[in-house]
Parts: sequence; C-alpha cells; structure tokens
Amino acid sequence: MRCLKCRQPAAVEVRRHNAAYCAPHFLDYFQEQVRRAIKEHKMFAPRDRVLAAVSGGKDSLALWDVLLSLGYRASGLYIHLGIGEYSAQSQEKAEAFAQARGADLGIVNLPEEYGLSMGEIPRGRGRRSPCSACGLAKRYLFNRVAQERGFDVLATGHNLDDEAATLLGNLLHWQMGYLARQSPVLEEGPGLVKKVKPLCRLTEYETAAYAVLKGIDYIVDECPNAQGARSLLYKEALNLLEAASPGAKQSLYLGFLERGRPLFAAEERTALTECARCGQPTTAEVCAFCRLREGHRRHRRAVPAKAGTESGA
Ligand code: Q46
Ligand code: ZN
Ligand code: ZN
Repeated sequence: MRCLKCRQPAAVEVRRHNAAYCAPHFLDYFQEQVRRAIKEHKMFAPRDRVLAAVSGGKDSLALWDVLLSLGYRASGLYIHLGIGEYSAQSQEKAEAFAQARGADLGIVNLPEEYGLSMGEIPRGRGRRSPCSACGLAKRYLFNRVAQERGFDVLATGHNLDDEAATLLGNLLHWQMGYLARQSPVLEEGPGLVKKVKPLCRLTEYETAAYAVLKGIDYIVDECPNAQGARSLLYKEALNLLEAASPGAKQSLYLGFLERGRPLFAAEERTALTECARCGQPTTAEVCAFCRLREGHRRHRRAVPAKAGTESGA
C-alpha cells in the first residue's frame, strides 16, 4: 500500500475513500476533515472561545489536539465522574495532556462538588441506568460551565462511529424528537451553549490512528459501566456492514444529515424554562439533574437506615 499523496509506504488505510496515507499525509487528511466539518456546519470562527469536553480517552484528546493544532482558542473541561480507578487514571491523562501543551484545563469533581458518584448509581426498575445518569450529568455540567465561563461553543469528541450508532438506535426505535435534533451542530435556545462535533467526518479507527501518530497518551481501558451498552451493539453491527461495504457508516450518517433530517424538522420541541433550583434550562419545573441529585441523596439516607434496621432485627 502506498500513500495517495507521495507514493511512500502507507501507514493508515482509509478504505471508505479508497485511499491510504503515510503518517504526515494522514495527519493532513485528518486536519482537513476537521476543517471541513467546522466550515460546512458553521461550527465556530477563529476568534471564538471553544470548550472541549475532555474524558482522557482518544477521541476527546484527539479533538483537543487538532483544535489546538489548527490554531483555535480551545480550553478543556474534564469531569471527574467518581468511577473508581477509571476516573483517577483518565483525569491523569487529561492533566498530563494539558500540561505538556501548556493548555488550559478546568476540572469538575462530581462526587465532591455535587454529591453524585457515577460508580454508585443505584440500579433498579424505574431508575436511570448509570450511563443515562452519567450522560445527563455530563450534558448539564458541560453546558453550565461553558455558560458560566463565557465560552462561545462546546465541542465534543463524537466521531462518525458514535454518530452513526446513535442514528441507528434512533431509527430502530423511531425516536422522532431525537432524529429531529441529531446534528453535528446544536443551537437549542436560551441558556444552552452551542454544541458541535468537529470529528463527525472521521471514524473511530482514524481518530485512534491520529492519537497514536501524534503520541497522545490516552486511557485505553473502557469505562466499566460501558459493558453491555446498546451503543456498542449498534457499533458492532455497523462495523460488519462497513467491512462488507466500505463507506456504509458515512453514507448512513452524512446521507441522513443531507436528506433525512430535514424530514423531521417539523417535530415539535417542548418550550424551555428555568429550573426552580439551579436556574439551568429545563422542560420541567425542576431540571433532571437536580432531580437526580435529590434521588441520590434520598437513596443515601435510606440505605444506611435500612441496613441499621436489618442488623438490629
Ligand atoms: S463514562 Fe458515563 Fe460513558 Fe461510563 S458511565 Fe456510561 S456514559 S460508559 S461515555
Ligand atoms: Zn505521503
Ligand atoms: Zn436544576
């Protein structure tokens, strides 16, 4: 295999484009795909302050790296989720990345600052799964911090595999509201900072290749809560399709953005108001994050009380 640009031995194959690149030309290709996503979807301008949501994994660190390499004013935000060793290690990776580049990294400690720990979310009927609670907490905190610290836009490391898997899940269950809002750019209204996904044209494999070629030290282990997640099943199904038909993921996702999504535009959105407790935007009187905290507090109070009753009986 030879590089499409210089005919030197190739380091990375991009089958869906029928191409392969040597290391320097792959990095050029990667940056070009990001530049194109930012421009095509009008994500942000060079003067904008961008907050990158950083988890310590390859996607978010590759995102932050490419934004800095392209000269954007990008800070990072890491949320310590309270998931044991995984959280400790991923925070170290994020901090080491920021320090090596002299980049600005904010940290929110969810257990210490909000009394919520994603390693201890109670399971059971009628309760949110740990990943649902975690996704909610992350969306809430990234938005709140971006807003409070005056950022113009919040960037996440979702790649083409993530977006295609989410789309497949939304299509399988005909989630009309989610389909209407699935986009690499979301500007949802007052109190909600614009959200963008600059890696949406790049696959997970390409993001990993970029991280390795740039010498980014990221956390390789998956979060222990990820096991059995539906999204992994959808990714596997899409990988099978991609292997048999290179370009399938891109065709599904980019085709949806161009031709499918406009068909869902009429889906109604519930109006937003301010949460009575924290002031963040919500569709209810009290936002889902405040309700999650309240439920967690109740659970904590109830569990020791119950244990005490049982041992005293
Ligand atoms: S961090 Fe959180 Fe993920 Fe872990 S608990 Fe689930 S959502 S899997 S990206
Ligand atoms: Zn080359
Ligand atoms: Zn609230």
